[in-house]
Amino acid sequence: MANLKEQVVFITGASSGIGAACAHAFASGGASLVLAARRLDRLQAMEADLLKAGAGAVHVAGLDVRDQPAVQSMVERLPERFRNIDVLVNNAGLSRGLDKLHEGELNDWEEMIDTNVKGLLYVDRAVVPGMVARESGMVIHIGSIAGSQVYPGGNVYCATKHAVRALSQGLRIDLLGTGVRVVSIDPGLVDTEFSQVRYHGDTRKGKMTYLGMTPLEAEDVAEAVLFAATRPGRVQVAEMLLLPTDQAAAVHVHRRRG
Ligand code: NDP
Ligand code: 8X3
Repeated sequence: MANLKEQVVFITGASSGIGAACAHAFASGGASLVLAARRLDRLQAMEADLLKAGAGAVHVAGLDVRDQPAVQSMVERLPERFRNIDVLVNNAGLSRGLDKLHEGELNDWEEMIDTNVKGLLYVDRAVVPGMVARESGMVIHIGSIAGSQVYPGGNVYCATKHAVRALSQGLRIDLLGTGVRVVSIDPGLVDTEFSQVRYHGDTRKGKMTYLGMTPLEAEDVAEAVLFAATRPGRVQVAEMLLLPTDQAAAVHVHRRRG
């Protein structure tokens, strides 16, 4: 098992949900953390807890992954001790709306495509060359069941996650022989701020997503990420679909009544 104490782990979208849970999981293993998200105040508020949990060191950065020059410059200007990134958890992402495609909001489409596809690419492009030069590293994309299945109103979000799946597969081929591994962790329903964001802050609608069923918790996904990140160098967890017991497919969810 890889020793996380010697590793630098860069997590995008670390201010909430799966990204924040990954930060805590890697901190417990003693890794040094680079955490990015737009809400810098939240990252700063996490810092002391992460150090207490065992993180070797923590560097936080306010970053919008849609801003390519900002992504590049953040990675290039990392303090010396964080510069050699061993594990990238490329997690920042969101859904907006569940409109039928022919009734969709263009702003929602732009935001999802710019964040989930272009933002993920900008981060990979900034980080992976260093891994290739060092002949080691791991890129972990947080995909989704929406990367292999579609559901009503999921159109553009599902398209972005299908793109993430293609990018994971393509990157794995491009990196063959470099020693850099590519992992896709693909969850089903996870109880985070994701559904609130999908409904533009409507918490009541957001909670309805999980009505009568038990979703995954962010920590469940973080454990899968940690598992992938700690395999021996010969092992590449290419894809992992992680579902709640109450979910069999994107649209097949068991809900209890009453
Ligand atoms: P949350 O809304 O809880 O977290 C999303 C994170 O992404 C936040 O930290 C947010 O930080 C960050 N983020 C969003 N946009 C940007 C941006 N432009 N630049 C930088 N950071 C950004 O949702 P989850 O934890 O659930 O989502 C994490 C990932 O998991 C996403 O890629 C999502 O698609 C995927 N996923 C989620 C599932 C679920 O059911 N919850 C299931 C399958 C996959 P901030 O707002 O501070 O910038
Ligand atoms: C998030 C899971 O089913 O809402 O990717 O698309 S789902």
